[in-house]
Amino acid sequence: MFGFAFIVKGMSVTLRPVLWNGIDLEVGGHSIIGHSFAGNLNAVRYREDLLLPHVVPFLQAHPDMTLQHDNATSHIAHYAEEGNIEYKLKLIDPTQYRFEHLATQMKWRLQEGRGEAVYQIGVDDNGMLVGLSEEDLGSSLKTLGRMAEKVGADITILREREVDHDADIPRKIAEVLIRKVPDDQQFLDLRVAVLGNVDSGKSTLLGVLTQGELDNGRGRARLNLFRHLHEIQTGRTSSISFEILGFNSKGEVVNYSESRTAEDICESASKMITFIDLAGHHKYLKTTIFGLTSYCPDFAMLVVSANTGIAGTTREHLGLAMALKVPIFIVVSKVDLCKRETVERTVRQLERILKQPGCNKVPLVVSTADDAVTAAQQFAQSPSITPIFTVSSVSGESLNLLKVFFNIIPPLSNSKEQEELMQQLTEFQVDEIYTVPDVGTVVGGTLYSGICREGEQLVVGPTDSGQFLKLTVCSIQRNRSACRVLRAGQAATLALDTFDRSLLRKGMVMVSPEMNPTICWLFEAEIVLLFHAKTFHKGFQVTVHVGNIRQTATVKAVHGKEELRTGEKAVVCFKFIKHPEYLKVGAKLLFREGATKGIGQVTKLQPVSRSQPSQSEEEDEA
Ligand SMILES: Nc1nc2c(ncn2[C@@H]2O[C@H](COP(=O)(O)OP(=O)(O)OP(=O)(O)O)[C@@H](O)[C@H]2O)c(=O)[nH]1
Ligand SMILES: [Mg+2]
Repeated sequence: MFGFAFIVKGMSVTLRPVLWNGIDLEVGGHSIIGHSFAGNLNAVRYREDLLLPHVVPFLQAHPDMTLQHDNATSHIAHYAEEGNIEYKLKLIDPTQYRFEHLATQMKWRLQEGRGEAVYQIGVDDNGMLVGLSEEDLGSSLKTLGRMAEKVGADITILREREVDHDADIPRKIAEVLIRKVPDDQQFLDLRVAVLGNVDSGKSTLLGVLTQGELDNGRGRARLNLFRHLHEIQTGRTSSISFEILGFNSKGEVVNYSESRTAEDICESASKMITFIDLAGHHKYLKTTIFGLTSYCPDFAMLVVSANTGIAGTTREHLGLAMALKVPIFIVVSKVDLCKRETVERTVRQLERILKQPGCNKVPLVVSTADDAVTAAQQFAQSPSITPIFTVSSVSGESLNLLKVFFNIIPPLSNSKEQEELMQQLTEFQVDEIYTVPDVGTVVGGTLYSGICREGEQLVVGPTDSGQFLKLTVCSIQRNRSACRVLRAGQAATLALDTFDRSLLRKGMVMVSPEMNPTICWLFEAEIVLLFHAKTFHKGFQVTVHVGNIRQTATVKAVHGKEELRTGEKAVVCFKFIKHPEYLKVGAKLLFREGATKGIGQVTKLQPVSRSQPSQSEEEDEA
C-alpha cells in the first residue's frame, strides 16, 4: 500500500489534503480521492494512477489552487523501481560485499538518468520519510561519497530538510545529485528553445545567464548575442542563435564570465545547456517555428514580461510548443519594473491559461531553492507540470533559482529510447550551411539517429531531382570544440571539405549509404485546422514545416470534404512545389499561410523511386 500527499496553495494549512491508502478526503465539499492503492508505488504508477487521473483533474477543477510540492508530510510521492531516483534509508558502514552492490546499483541509476541520478537519504523503500540523526546522515553521506568515487561520479547535496519537527532529536533527510559524464561523452547535454513575445527579455536573460553580467534595462546584456548588424540597430532578434550555459560537476555555473572562451566552458562543464534564442516578433514566426521543429529541443522556456503579461505572440508560442509536445516552463521577466501585485496578476493570468482544458497543465510557482529542486524533479516526471519562475535580469532577482533548476533538470527521453535511436542507421538533419575560410563547406544540424564519426561516408539529399550525393565527414565540432563521435540527439557542425555548397540546402538529410530513404513530392497528413479566415480547400497553398523541412505545398485533396473550417479535422493530400523531401510517417507537421494555421501528422507517403527521374510540378501539371 502506498500513500500520497500534496499541498494545495490557497488552502488553510489545516486543510491540506493528504491522500492516503484509500481514505476519502473532503476539502470544501469535494472528495479528492476515493481509491485504494495496493502494492508499491513506482514512478509509472505515480503518474498513471495518481497524478494524471486524480491530482491533475482536481487542480483543473480548482483553478485557484496550485500544486506546490509533496514533501511536507511523512511521505513522498514516488518510489521508483525504474528511473534515476534511488531511496536509501541509511548507508552506514556497509560490508565490502554490500558496498560493491551499492556501487553497481549507482552505476545503473546513472545509466537510467543518462549520467545523472538522485539519491534520497533517510527515506525507506516505500518512500516513507523516516529521517536520520545528524550523525547517521553524516556517515551515510560519507558512504555515498565513497560510492560515487568508486564509479567516478561527483556528488552535490541538493537539499537537506528536517522531518517530524516535534521529535526531541531532529531527524533529517538529504537529497543528493550524482553526476557522471558517460565515458564516451564530453558532457551531458540539454537543448532549451527560448520563446516569448517581442521585447519580453529573452535575449537579455540569456545574455545575463551566459555572460554572468546583469543588464542595465536598456539592452546591454543582449548586445553580446546579436549576430547581424540590423539586429544591433533594431534590438530585435531575427535569426536563431545558440547560447551555452555550463555546469561543472559541483553544480556551479560555468559561463563566459572570468573571460572564459567557449572551449574553456566545454572543457570544464559536465553539463551543458544550449539555449536556442528565437525571435518574438510575428514577422519572424517562420524562423521561430523552424527553430522549434528542427533543433529537437528537450524543453521550451516561455519568457513573459511581468508588466505586459500574456501579450502579442505569447499565446501563439505556447500553442506551438504544445502542438509539438515540447514540455514548457515559464519565466516571468522584468519583475524589477513593476509592483508585487502586478507580478502576481501576471502569474495568475498564466495559471489560468495553463489550467484551461486545451492546455491541461499544472502550474507550479517556484519561489525558493527548495521549490526549484522539486520543480525540476516533478517536471521530469510529468511534462504537464509547468514551473513558473519570476525573475529580473536587471536586479538579478531569483536568477539563482533558475540556475538550480537548470543544473538538475534531466533530459526527458530515457536511456532506452536513446539507446534504440543510437542503434539505428545514421541520419543527420541539415539545418544550416556555411562556408568557413580554410575549412570549406560546413553544415550545422542535429544527429537524429545513429552515430557519426570523423571520416564517415554518408549520402546527402534529396537534391531537386531526388538524388542523394556521396560525401565524407572530415571533422565534427560541438559548441566550437572538436568532437570525434557524435551521438543521436546531439547538435553539431560537420566540415565537408570541398563539397560544393551550392548542392546543399536546409532541410536535407545526410544518411548512411545503406539507408534507402523514402522521398516524396506527395504525402498525406491528418490535420486539424487551428485557424482559418475563410475556408481551406483544394488548390490552397501553405508553408509546411516538418522537422527541419520548410517548403510551400499545394493542397491536392481534402479527403471526404469539400472544404475545411476552423477546428475541423481531415486527411489532406499535400504536394511540395519545389523539390521532393525526405519524410517519415508519424512525423509532426505544422503549416501556415497568413492567418491560416494547422497542425497534424504525416500518415502516408507516396514515394518516388530514386532510379526513376522524379517528376517536377510542371511535368505533373502538363
Ligand atoms: N528592467 C528590466 N528590463 C529588462 C529586463 N529584461 C530585459 N529588459 C529590457 O527589455 C528590452 C528587450 O529585451 P530583449 O532581451 O531584447 O527582448 P527579446 O525577448 O529578446 O526580444 P526579441 O528578440 O525581439 O523577440 C531590453 O531593452 C532589455 O534591456 C529586466 O529583467 N528588467
Ligand atoms: Mg531577442
